[in-house]
Amino acid sequence: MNLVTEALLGAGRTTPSKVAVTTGDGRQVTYDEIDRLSGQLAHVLTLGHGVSAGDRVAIQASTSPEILALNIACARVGAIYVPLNSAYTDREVRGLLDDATPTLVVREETIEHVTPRASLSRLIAEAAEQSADFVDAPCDAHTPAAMLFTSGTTGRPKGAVLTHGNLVSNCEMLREVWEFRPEDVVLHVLPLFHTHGLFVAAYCALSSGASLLMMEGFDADDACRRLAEATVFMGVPTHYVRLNGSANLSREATATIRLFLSGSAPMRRSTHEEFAARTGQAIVERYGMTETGMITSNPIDGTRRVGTVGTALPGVMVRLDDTPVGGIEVKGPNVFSHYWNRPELGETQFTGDGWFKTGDVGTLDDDGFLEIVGRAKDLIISGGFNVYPKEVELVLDSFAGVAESAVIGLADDDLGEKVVAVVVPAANVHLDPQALITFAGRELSRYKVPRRVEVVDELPRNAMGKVQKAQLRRQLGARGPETTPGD
Ligand code: MCA
Ligand code: AMP
Repeated sequence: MNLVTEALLGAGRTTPSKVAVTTGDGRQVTYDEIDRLSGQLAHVLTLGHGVSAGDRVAIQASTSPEILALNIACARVGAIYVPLNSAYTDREVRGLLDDATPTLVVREETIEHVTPRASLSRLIAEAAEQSADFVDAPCDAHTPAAMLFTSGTTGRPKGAVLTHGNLVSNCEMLREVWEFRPEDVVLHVLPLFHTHGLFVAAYCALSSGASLLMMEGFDADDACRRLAEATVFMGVPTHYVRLNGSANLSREATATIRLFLSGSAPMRRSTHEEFAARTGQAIVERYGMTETGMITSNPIDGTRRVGTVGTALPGVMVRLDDTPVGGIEVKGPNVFSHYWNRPELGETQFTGDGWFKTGDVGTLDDDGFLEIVGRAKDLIISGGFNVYPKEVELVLDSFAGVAESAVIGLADDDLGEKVVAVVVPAANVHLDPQALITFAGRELSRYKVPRRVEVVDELPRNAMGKVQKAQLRRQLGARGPETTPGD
């Protein structure tokens, strides 16, 4: 038994010649081709690169159907798949790899101090020499299948280890509540290195024997045209803001779509309303987290309640803690196993009775609909990507002449929130905001780089000495000069 392999290849084996993935430029890959390539790659991993069960395989690559085959190959071997955001800088990648200690790093370019490595294209070339028949390693619900890095309040990334049981149970719940069927075609515009794009969009489609129309990157006008070839669309709120901004969005353009899903960040009511007015379709909002996969979803028929993220998925339990703010806690087969190399986090992130503390705060109504009203954790979500202020502050503080810094998220029409830094110079130092932005751009992924830097004499603090970020957000909320990371 190998849970992920059976879930992802099972349906396709009944329709091997069916197209599993069509790329934006029209290349078609059948279920049989994905199946065979995954078997060949499993041989390449084990024979050619010494990967065995429990080993980590890290990958940083651009979107392609072959990534799905590599992900399945890792599951077949019993290895732990570690996808890395393609925006990560070499410095960020090195830090994560030092922690993950992968047996194999799959990456296009070489990177100092990182071995052994191979590009995805080289692995595929090697696969051509191998048999497609591979005897899958036995993997039950408790076997680790993937590790995804998320940051934290300390600024130090932590790897969330997800098991075969986590991934497959979540996928089964979603297929049930979203009524996936083989006829579905998912217009896939999400990156394949996060839960949303990989374990939600791609896994739901493959395990249903449906098809993916896989785009690299997102262009709203193009997406509006491609919607006619699809039945399901999944995106983050920024995708919907940009679709609303396209002249091509209309009832006709969306007529074939039975389900528009949104998650990863809060969606504004105005975005829902504008989209409904333009298309006649209601977006289904759902809620999830890297550590838990999907937690809740609005129903796809019946009442979709705008402003809520719906009710707990089948088998998942959601409750609020007894603090005045209402911290959201989760339990179920979807909740990850542990943080890699960080046993101490088990105590702080889980309650005594085994519920995972999400760090989000919300309210639950009598029908079980969850409304997310804020976050207890210091986190900015920019265009669906998480930015942990502490990580950015540590980089800014390392710049000569910076005494201290505070990084906050300010409302942004396109990204939901944008990253803004407030810095205090050391005595008698003149700080150039642009120099700080350029410096941060070398150290950090582009999406983490502050779009604006304000130099101030001091940061507001409370009696305990804690920086008052809410006050900073209020002070800077009024529009000021903008600088993009590339300027
Ligand atoms: C790109 N840039 C960004 C972002 N994306 N800056 C801030 N925040 C971002 N999210 C930078 C680019 O590097 C570039 O900078 C500049 O902005 C302009 O890029 P643009 O072409 O406008 O952006 P894009 O490439 O079109 O990307 C926008 C995007 C993308 C399509 C919305 O950010 C995206 O794919 N977001 C989805 C993220 C996602 O899948 N999240 C799920 C994780 P420069 O010019 O300086 O290079 S959360 C999850 O999985 C949980 C479990 C859940 O609940 O789903
Ligand atoms: P990540 O750690 O990247 O998986 O991001 C998970 C976080 O995204 C959650 O803890 C929430 O704060 C946020 N999130 C996900 N979906 C939603 C949603 N529908 N509404 C509001 N916030 C969301």
